[in-house]
Amino acid sequence: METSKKHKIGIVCYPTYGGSGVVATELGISLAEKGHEVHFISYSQPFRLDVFCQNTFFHEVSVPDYPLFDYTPYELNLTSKLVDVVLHEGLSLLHVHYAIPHASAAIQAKHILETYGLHIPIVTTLHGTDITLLGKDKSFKPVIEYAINKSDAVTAVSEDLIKETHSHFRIQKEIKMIPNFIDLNLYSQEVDKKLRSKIAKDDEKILVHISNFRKVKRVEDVIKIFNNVQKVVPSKLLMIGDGPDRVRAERLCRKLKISEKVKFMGKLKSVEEFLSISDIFVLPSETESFGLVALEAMASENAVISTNSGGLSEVNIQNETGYLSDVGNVQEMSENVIKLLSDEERLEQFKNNAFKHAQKFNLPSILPLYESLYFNVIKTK
Ligand code: GMT
Repeated sequence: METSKKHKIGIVCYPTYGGSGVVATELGISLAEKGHEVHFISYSQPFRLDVFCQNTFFHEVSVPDYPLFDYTPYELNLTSKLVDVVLHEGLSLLHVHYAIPHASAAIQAKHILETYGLHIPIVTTLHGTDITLLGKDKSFKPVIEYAINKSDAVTAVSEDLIKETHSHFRIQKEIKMIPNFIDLNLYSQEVDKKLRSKIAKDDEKILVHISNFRKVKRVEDVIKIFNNVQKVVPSKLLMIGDGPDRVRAERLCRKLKISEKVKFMGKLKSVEEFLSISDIFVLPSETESFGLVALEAMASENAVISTNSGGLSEVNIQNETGYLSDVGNVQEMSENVIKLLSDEERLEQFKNNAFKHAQKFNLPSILPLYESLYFNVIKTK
C-alpha cells in the first residue's frame, strides 16, 4: 500500500497529563518527523509538545467567559476552531482522540464544512473512559453513538475496549484495534545508581505507582498493598502524579505510620528516570482500557502487579510479566508482590519478560497502522 504521500493532519486531544494526551502527542510528533504536517488543536498546549518540533503547529481553542452562560460551551468553540483550521490550513484529515466532546465536535465541523463544499474525513480513537464511564451515563449515549457511527474510521486501543463499546452502544461502524505504543528509545534499562541511592538503600526494593489519582485508580489500594509488603520486604514506594484522591492516600499513610517509606512526588513531566530505578509497578485500577503507564514501566524493565480489569490483560501477561488479580483483592496483590520480591531469579525473569513484551508495542511497529488507516480514508474521500 502506498503510504508515502505526505498529508496535513489535524489532531484533537486533551492536553493534560494522561495516556490519551501522551499517545496523541507522540503520534503527532512522529508523523511530523516522517514529513507530515501536523496541527494540534486543543484548549492548551499538549504537555509533551513544549519543545520545537518541525512540521508541528498548535491551535488554541479559546473559551470566552460570557456572563450569560452558566456552563461554557467548549464543544461549540472547538467546532468553530476545527472549521477554521481545516479551511485555512487546508487539512486533509482530522484525527480526534476521545468520543466526547472531540469526535462529536469534529462530526459537527464536518457537516459545516460540507456547506463549503469540503469533505474532511474524521478518524476517531476511543481511549476508555468515554466508553467505560461516560458510556454508562445514558444522557451521553445518543451523542457518543452518533459520533462513532458517523466517523470515517474508528479505532480503539484494546480488544476489550472494542467489546465494551459494542456492549454499551449500537455500533454500525467497524472498530479497528490499534494498540497504544511507546517509543522504546525514551526508556532506559540501566539503573541510575546515583538516583536510586537517594530514594532507597541497597537492600531495599522500590515499588512505583503513577496516575492522575482519580477514584478509578484506587490509590488507597496501592498504599494498602505497600503496607503489607513493607512488613516483609524492606522497600520504598514512589507515588507519582496528583489528583483528587492524593489527600486520602497521604492520610492513609499517616494512619498506617508508613509516611517515611512513601514518597509522593506530584506531577512529573518525565517519569522515565524513576521507572528505571524501580522494580515493580502497581496498578490496582477499577478499570483500565489499556494501561499505557504499565507499558511504560515494562519498557523500563518493571514487573507489573495489576487488576485483571478492562484491557490490562492485553498488556500485563499473567505469570510472565507480572500478576493480575480481581479489583479490590489487596491481599492477593500484596502476596504477589512479596512472592516476586522474595525470589530474585523470578523477579529478574519477569522484568526481562516485561521488557520483551513492551517491544511488541514499539512506535515503529504501530505508526504505519495509523498511516495506512489515514491513507485509506483520504483515498476514499
Ligand atoms: O486513565 C486515565 O484517567 C486517563 C485516560 C486518558 O484520558 O488518558 O486514560 C485512558 O486512555 C489511556 C490511553 O489510551 C489508557 O492507557 C488508559 O487505560 C485509559 N484509562 C482508563 O480506561 C481508565
